[in-house]
Amino acid sequence: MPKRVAVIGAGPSGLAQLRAFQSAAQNGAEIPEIVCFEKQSNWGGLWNYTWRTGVDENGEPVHCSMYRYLWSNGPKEGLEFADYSFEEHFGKQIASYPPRAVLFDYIEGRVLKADVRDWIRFSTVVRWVEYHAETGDFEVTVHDMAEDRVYRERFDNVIVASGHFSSPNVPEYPGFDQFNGRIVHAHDFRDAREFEGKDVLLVGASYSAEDIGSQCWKYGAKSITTCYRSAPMGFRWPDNWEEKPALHKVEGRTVHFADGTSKDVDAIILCTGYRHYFPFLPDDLRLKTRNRLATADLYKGVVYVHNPGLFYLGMQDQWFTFNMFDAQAWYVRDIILGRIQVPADKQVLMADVAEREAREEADDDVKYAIRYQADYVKELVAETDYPSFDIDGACEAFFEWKKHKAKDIMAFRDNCYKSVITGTMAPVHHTPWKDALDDSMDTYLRT
Ligand code: FAD
Ligand code: NA7
Repeated sequence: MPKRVAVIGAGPSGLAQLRAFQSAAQNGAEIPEIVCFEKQSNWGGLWNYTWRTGVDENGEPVHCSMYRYLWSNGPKEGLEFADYSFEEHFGKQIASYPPRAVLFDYIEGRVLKADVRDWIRFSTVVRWVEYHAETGDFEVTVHDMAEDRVYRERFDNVIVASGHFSSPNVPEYPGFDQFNGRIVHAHDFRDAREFEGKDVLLVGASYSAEDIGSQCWKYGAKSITTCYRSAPMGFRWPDNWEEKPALHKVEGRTVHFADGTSKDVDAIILCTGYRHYFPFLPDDLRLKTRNRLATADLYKGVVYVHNPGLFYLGMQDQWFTFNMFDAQAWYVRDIILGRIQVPADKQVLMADVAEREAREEADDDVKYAIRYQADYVKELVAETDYPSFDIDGACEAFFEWKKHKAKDIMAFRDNCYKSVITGTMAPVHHTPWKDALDDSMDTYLRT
């Protein structure tokens, strides 16, 4: 019997896995049967935008956390596929911070070319995974929503690529139940125009607070207030944006902060992050980790130390994204193909995790963190036939990005960087980000 491998999720990580196996097959290798289960009716993961919030057409939690008008929050030069450049896809070099639809098109282009769509069973939710020690394989129970049929299949390996920015972390503050306005988590934020002319409070001080606040500002919110639990974001904000310390309580429409100040607001957006959430995994297979660069319990960041037949992709906090998922997918593929050996001694696997954790914790400098993840990508790329690329060059793009954000948070997306895959410089976009209200692909790609 040929081996069978289940991939859970057809987002960028799961698709990287399909492309990794297809590329081995293209080069003459015998590959296992690959079955990818995807609960949405299309691929792309978070990049597959929907207007829906709450539950989807099947009554399942909506996966999408992305919103209209979302543009890449980092330079595309930091995430470019080494085996499929932006120039190959678009037939020309494009500007450095593409909107969501443009990146979706790019992600899709590579897997259309690889012709792996038939490997995916869409509208199929993974309900449960169980390991059978006596046979050494996994039983996967899924619900085919189109046919309304639940069935089970056996697999030699399972690769979890279900993402970790979908299940919201939703704190409650005193007075929320009495607030006379809308309280929404970033996961359910969709269209910034809803907040035009409004006073908006964003709780949190990371990417979602920064970007959703910027969206609301761009599309005409009256004022933006962000509040932080640990440290302010500290950018030079526009005049109608202020940063406050922690939210203390809410009374009617008035929000009170830890420094004793208060403000009347129309809406509260909780930008308080996400949780790793795997309702389809039992205790012995379920990853329990914080959102960090060195995830708990994953040897080489991908092999589950308590059961090395099970793999996780993309579970790290992310500076690098698509190219890191590729590095991981190629690495996992080569373990499954028997080209890379995982040490049999569990202590060795755990020591690898401990070493990664200690190295992450050694410094809290941002540049250190970017280099740390770059070193991880390098480490994996060196062990497979994934095309090597200038990872240090990608770090340089990230360092520049950081500087550009510090200089002008509302204009950093107007900068451009050099591709580390093709060596060409991105063109300056035809419209500054703050004025580009129409972010359709046609408009964006117009020269
Ligand atoms: P996901 O994209 O989350 O895909 C997981 C897939 O698994 C989904 O298709 C989901 O439907 C499926 N799935 C989940 N559970 C099941 C189940 N039980 N059964 C079957 N299928 C299931 N990265 C960047 O590089 N640039 C950006 O600008 C950027 N912006 C972001 C903005 C937001 C708001 C968020 C939340 C993230 C952003 N990211 C960005 C990071 C993002 O995590 C990655 O780009 C990427 O989407 C992660 O890919 P993934 O495949 O690991 O997970
Ligand atoms: P992050 O990066 O995990 O940040 C979560 C933020 O929420 C962070 O500032 C936290 O503060 C804050 N937080 C968490 N819980 C609370 C409570 N209870 N009260 C107040 N503040 C809280 O999530 P994001 O959504 O910003 O970004 C996730 C991804 O989406 C990212 O990769 C982007 O690409 C887009 P802390 O600093 O821990 O004190």
